[in-house]
Amino acid sequence: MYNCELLRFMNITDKQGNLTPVEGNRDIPIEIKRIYYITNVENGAIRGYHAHRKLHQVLICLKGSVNIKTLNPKEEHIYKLDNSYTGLYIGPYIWREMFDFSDDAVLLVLASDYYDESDYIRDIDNYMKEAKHRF
Ligand code: T46
Repeated sequence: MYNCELLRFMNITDKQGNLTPVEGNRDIPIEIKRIYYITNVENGAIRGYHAHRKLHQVLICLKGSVNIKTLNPKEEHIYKLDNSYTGLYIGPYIWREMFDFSDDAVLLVLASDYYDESDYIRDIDNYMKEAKHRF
């Protein structure tokens, strides 16, 4: 199992605009304990460069676009998020890097737990050591 996949949400459109509902444990495989969003990313900036030990997250680009590279010790994928009805689920022990943010990008993240710095693996060598037996 790769532990990372694209999810398609309902996009309800009418003359007044678009509405996308996202329900925890229904549309996404997690219960949401925290949300945060990333905006105003400087041209050329790369964010991420880490994995989580326990955290599950879903990334949704509400506006603009962003590329997300994900990898485990066996596989690597690049996903382009450019609409508000697609989410990228990222499970534990997946390394992620976010790059090529458009100027107007708004990246919403739904997380399964509260912020905890000790859950992060921010060094790629340590990540490979910890992750290699899990995939
Ligand atoms: C992830 C990707 C997609 C907090 O104080 N609370 C929070 O909930 C978060 C997420 C971050 N922070 C602090 C920690 C750092 O001092 O905000 C600062 C920037 O965080 P970081 O450098 O980890 O940001 P990104 O964009 O590299 O990564 C973030 C999430 O941290 C991470 O879990 O998967 O977005």
